[in-house]
Amino acid sequence: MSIAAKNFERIKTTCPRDCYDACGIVVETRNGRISKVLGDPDHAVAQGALCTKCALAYNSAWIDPSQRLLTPLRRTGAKGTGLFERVSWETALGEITARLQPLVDTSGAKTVLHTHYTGTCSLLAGNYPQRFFHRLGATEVDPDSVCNKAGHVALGAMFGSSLDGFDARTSRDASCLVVWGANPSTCAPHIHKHWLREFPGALIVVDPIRHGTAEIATLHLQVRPGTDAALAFGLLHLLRNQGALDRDFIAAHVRGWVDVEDQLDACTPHWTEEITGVPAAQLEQAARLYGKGPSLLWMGQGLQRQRLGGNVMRSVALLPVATGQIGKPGTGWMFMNGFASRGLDLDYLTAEHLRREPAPSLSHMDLAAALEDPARSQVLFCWNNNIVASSPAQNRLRVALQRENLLTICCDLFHTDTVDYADYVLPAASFLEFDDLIASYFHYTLSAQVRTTEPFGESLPNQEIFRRLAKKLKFSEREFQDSDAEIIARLLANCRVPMTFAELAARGTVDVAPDPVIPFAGGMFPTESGRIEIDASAFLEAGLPAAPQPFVQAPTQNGRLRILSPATPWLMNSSYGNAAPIRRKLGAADALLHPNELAARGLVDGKPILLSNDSGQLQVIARSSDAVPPGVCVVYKSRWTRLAADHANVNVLNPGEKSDIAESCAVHSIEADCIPLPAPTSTRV
Ligand SMILES: Nc1nc2c(c(=O)[nH]1)N[C@H]1C(S)=C(S)[C@@H](COP(=O)(O)OP(=O)(O)OC[C@H]3O[C@@H](n4cnc5c(=O)[nH]c(N)nc54)[C@H](O)[C@@H]3O)O[C@H]1N2
Ligand SMILES: Nc1nc2c(c(=O)[nH]1)N[C@H]1C(S)=C(S)[C@@H](COP(=O)(O)OP(=O)(O)OC[C@H]3O[C@@H](n4cnc5c(=O)[nH]c(N)nc54)[C@H](O)[C@@H]3O)O[C@H]1N2
Ligand code: SF4
Ligand SMILES: [Mo]
Repeated sequence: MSIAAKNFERIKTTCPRDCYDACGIVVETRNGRISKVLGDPDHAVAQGALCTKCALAYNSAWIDPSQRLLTPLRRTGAKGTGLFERVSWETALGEITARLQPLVDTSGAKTVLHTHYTGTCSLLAGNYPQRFFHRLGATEVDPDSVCNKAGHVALGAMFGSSLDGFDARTSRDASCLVVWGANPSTCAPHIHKHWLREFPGALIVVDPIRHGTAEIATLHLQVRPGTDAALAFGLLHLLRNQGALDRDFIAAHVRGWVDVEDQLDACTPHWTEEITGVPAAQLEQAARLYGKGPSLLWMGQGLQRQRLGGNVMRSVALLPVATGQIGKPGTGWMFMNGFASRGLDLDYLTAEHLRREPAPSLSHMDLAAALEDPARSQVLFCWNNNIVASSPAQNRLRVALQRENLLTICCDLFHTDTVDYADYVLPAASFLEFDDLIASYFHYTLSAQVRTTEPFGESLPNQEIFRRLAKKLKFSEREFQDSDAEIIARLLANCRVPMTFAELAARGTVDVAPDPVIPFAGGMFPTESGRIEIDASAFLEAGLPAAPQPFVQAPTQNGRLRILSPATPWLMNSSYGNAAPIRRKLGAADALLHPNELAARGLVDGKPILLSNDSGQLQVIARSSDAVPPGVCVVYKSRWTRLAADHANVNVLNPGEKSDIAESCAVHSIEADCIPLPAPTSTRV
């Protein structure tokens, strides 16, 4: 064997992005350096291929030292200008501590805010830093409030858990699958390509956009945005007429049904069609397919990002409740599947017990306001999160982040939009550079993330960064002494498939149970009453009616467009927005409008338009698409603002409106005016 061949390795690992797929990866290294990142041919989901965005990003920016943050940085320019000098870890952590401690002593730890989210979803790097913030007593900016909190709270109140969805393997027992307000063709590309295409029964998609999964569906109900509750009630009306309600199940396992039933008479197919735009004949067909069963229901995260998102989730979730399609093979709903079902102890990982008082928490909808106010915020830590690109009220947030007396520390792999505003930048190692664990939120599996090379430059995994900061602050608890290997070993020893990390790494991914997991089997619901609580006290406490209602969001007024900003196939939230091959794929920032909408407004395909509302304005190129309905404008989420000509993305139009429950984001309820712009001239005057 030649020396070169000897130094060639293929290492199995797993993609830790916020993605349903959790693909297996094979990394090829030469002399300890990564030469290629590929899909694992042995992995059941990946089947040998990464999605295109990861294939491009992992083989460019992620392994390119010139793109990565390699050392800690200290600000040298004005806030927001992104000018820094390199400093040592000792200097950065020493200075942060020296400034942090007096602020905590005088203003209280609650004025230390920390935002974190989906940068990496591996267990340690995604969760361990919370040990530090729990011990400090900092205020957590509730991560789910910018994504899926309304859904979690609504399903959690009704069923006792939002995290115990159907097991994908039970699809073989199902005759119908409804994908409601999710877009697997973009957000779960391998699940779309394999699992969905191989689904043996009828596929119904409910979405305002005719996306890739809607294209392959048996039936696409192109619902008007914000009218899902009416659609759900219209379907319940038909299911009742068709004799598909399971009265025995309702009597034995459901509380609060009568208030739903009382509303059904009015929700005729004609009424439902008028409100939702879905033809009555399609409603009939959908009710027959779902009612025949066994049927699965996938409720998307996009679905609940609306003004009445809590009511929408409560209403849509009535389908399996009313038809008793729950707790049996081939039935149930799925929002996202949690760690507990795998026996993974998240409280241990985040050291919940280190909190001294009930956790202060803040919605992302209130983040800009909190950062404007020195009484509420003295320090901001932003890790695993690019708030300038991802959070609402972009203009207000930018101004607030320029506050001189806000000590801002960012921890990231790259010089992002938010890093521009940091006083100190701490360089994080990527998932390719340390061991960790990954639990898919779709499949009931557990996977190894395996170190394939040295951390780039002086970068460190998140957990090591916060371990070092804890030491500087003289936190002496044992929770800051244990090593990654010890934490991983303990998590694995107590999980549903106990094994060592080496055993898991050799296999890549394992199922946590040999047969499909059937949540709520035997009609056991972990609610107070042991039943499904349509009228849970959480709803009443939130000021909502005892039962969900066929309410809809009012149509837009004065010619305003409804702006939907779902995921693009080319980005993972804002991640990859800096990778050159991805930027080429993304092209100029654009907006999709129905051809009739373009014509009615005198807009031209390929020409610039201005979208504006009270929150801000955004310049984009108009694109004609009959996949979106009239009245709707699709501007994909999460482009990097620092690379945009107008330094903005769609969140500049996002006022940060809260949904009806859980202070969660109503980002799909944004409205904006739209006017044509003169084409940019190539010569400057
Ligand atoms: N308009 C609009 N806005 C939205 C949404 C929408 O639908 N519309 N969706 C929302 C949703 S669903 C979500 S989840 C949020 C997500 O928002 P974010 O959490 O901001 O998601 P990302 O941009 O992927 O990741 C944040 C950062 O983590 C960094 N990162 C990656 N790996 C690591 C690591 O190991 N360590 C550290 N320290 N950093 C790392 C990445 O480089 C990136 O800059 O955005 C929300 N924003
Ligand atoms: N490529 C890629 N994949 C991703 C992400 C990414 O940014 N890029 N983000 C990841 C994250 S953080 C998340 S949370 C998941 C999200 O996963 P999904 O929930 O599947 O995706 P979204 O794009 O947020 O929204 C899904 C759909 O909601 C629809 N929608 C909007 N308003 C309404 C409405 O009123 N009614 C109905 N019925 N539908 C509506 C949109 O048209 C969109 O097609 O995806 C993850 N996967
Ligand atoms: S982002 Fe999703 S689809 Fe792409 S490689 Fe990672 S897990 Fe697979
Ligand atoms: Mo998300």
